Amino acid sequence: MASAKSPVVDIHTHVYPPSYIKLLKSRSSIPYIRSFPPSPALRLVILPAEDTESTSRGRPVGPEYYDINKKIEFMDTHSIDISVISLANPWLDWVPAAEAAKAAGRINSEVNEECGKFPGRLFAFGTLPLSGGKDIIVTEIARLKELKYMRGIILGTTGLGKGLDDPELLPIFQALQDAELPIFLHPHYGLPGSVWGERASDYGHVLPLALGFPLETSIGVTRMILSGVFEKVPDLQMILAHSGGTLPFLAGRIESCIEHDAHLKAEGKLGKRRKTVWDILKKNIYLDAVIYGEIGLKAAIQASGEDRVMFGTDHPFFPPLDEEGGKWLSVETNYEAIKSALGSGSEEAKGALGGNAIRVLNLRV
Ligand code: 5CU
Repeated sequence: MASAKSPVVDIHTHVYPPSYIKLLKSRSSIPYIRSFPPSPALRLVILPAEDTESTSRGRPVGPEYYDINKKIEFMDTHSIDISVISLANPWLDWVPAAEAAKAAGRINSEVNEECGKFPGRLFAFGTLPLSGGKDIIVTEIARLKELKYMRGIILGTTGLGKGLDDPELLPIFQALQDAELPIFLHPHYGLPGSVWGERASDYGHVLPLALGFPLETSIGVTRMILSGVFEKVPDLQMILAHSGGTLPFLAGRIESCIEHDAHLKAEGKLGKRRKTVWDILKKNIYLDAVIYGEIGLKAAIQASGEDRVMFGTDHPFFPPLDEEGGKWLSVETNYEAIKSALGSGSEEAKGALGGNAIRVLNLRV
């Protein structure tokens, strides 16, 4: 365990609670879990790009995906004091409308109860019943606010099916702002398979995960910015996965394209009330530090501020390929990036490792 003076908090760490695993095992289209004979081993297939006949069809799925004791073991191995767990992608996006309210209620309560087994060590981001419609979603937001360990919600980029610039999402963003529940924005769908070319399956999961995920997040947030969400719901708070995808790096270019767009000018969208991408990065956006490198992390810190960056691991994804047990390279790489970017033991590094998350998410029982 890290010292009580500078706790380490992992804000990007997933679970599939047992009832969600049961649902996945009952399905045969993504997302699903099954074995591929002759191997009896179960595989989790979730990404649109990975449902192909190849060795990259899904990934092995063991108790680290659903057993909360394994999460605690992982935390202890990596000196993590507190984790803010979230349902992993693709959440409840695929659940039929009539089942959404019940599924979200059951899964959010189950995750909240798992947190209660380790008071002070586990908090959570809840999941919204997106297919259920506005009233059901807003009702679940109000319920989440009352659950002891919930500190926000995790959201993908499709929203109600039309993306995050959909005006029908505004009442939901408003409800989240009013409840002071931040959105942890996380990718899942990537980019259309055609961009990866004919040999995509030769490259395992690299293209969709390394590029598809971050670009999806960048596009989702940029569409929110362009549609004026952050002027209409001015105190909406978002935590962007993977250090904002490419947003910190591209913010200047996005801002310049906005300023030079004749259509936006003609529509009266370039007035004084407009919040720039830089304003939004500093006022509405927090970034996780799941970027695996000093240069990317420095861009995130410069874009949003060192007090807005938060350590994460992406557990149980990216385990070491060979050895079992011990420390994970993916986690150590994120620790190293924070040390290199902010200085080992500095106040800023302590903030990124845990202090910022404790302050922003009120991680006290
Ligand atoms: O390895 C992967 O596919 C993933 C995923 O699906 N979701 C995630 O959060 N990280 C890695």
